[in-house]
Amino acid sequence: MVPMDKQQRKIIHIDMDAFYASVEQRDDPSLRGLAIAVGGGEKRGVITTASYEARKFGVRSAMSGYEAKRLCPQLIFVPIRFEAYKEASQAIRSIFARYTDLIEPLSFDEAFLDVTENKINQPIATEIAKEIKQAIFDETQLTASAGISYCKFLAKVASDINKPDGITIITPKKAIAFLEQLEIEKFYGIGKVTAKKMKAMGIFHGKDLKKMDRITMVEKFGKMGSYYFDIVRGIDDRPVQSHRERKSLAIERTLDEDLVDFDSMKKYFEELKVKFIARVKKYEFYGRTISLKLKTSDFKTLTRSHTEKNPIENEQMIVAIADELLEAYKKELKPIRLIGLTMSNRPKKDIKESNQLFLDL
Ligand code: TTP
Ligand code: MG
Repeated sequence: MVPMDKQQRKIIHIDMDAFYASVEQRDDPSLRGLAIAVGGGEKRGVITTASYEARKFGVRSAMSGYEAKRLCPQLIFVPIRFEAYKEASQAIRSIFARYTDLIEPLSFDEAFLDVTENKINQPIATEIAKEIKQAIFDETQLTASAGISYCKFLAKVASDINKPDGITIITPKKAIAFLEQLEIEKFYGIGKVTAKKMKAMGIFHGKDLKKMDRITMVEKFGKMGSYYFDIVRGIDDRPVQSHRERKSLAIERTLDEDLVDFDSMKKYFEELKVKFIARVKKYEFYGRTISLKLKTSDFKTLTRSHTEKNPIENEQMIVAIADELLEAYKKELKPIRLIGLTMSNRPKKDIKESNQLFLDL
């Protein structure tokens, strides 16, 4: 049982099921029941997501179209339609707003809701989650999964457990046992690279993570180490924040093996750019500056930036700027171990508008 000194929060995390793919299947009945992937194409590019029918074959987000088709030969590729996802996203946010003003969207298809106090005076968070799921289905013909707990971390992990169309509650009483058996890659905030590092240290489940002391964790994982130390004990005091003023949006990859020549860098960079653009669109984060970050194998960090007069919204332009930043590195070529792209410098007005968007709905 986790300590209950403060008033316990009631947090719901809602996450739409196979979001882009479900919107496509809703809008084109001939795609229902079929294995589909959104984006990608057969020859080039990565897919954004896949229907649950396709997931049975192992098809996953961010997989190359080629790999996806190999796993699932009958896979149908459907083009991305951001406008349709945006509309569904606005619809679900307007549903959330009927229950609470404390809404923190994480992306188009998911959000945290603090319903400790709520607009319908319903003390049971699970009842609210059920109502929200039903309203989403009635009004958008899409399904969502919900996670309910006393903190953000557990609510987020919970929403993933009974997908699709699921609901999972993690009570304070169950939290500790739940965390002990949880696989390390299922922890929200532990990415692929960190999970690999942890496994190399003999950490596979929560119970292994719990054996580590805070100092060791900080030594190994920096600031995040302290966060991992807390969450495995069910401690996460972060409030649901409705006024998220994101300053930048970044994507970074530490490489398994150093990239030595420019051609292999370029090849890897292609994939990174696609992911970067997908993320920029997903969060609708259009800044004026794009930066390239490289860490060389001798641990020097290099950053190069390009700033435009207006927010960079055009996909081709993002690609051109990113390519130009990498090209400039060609002259001083050294093996690299980390590569990243960042978008920053979003005009103030834009930030207000996007917050406004959340508040009005
Ligand atoms: P997710 O919620 O991660 O995935 P999902 O909704 O497709 O499936 P799940 O049922 O497991 O929640 O992401 C939401 C949408 O964001 C997804 O439909 C497509 C987009 N997306 C990308 O464009 N690229 C990515 O790498 C991921 C993970 C998602
Ligand atoms: Mg989802």
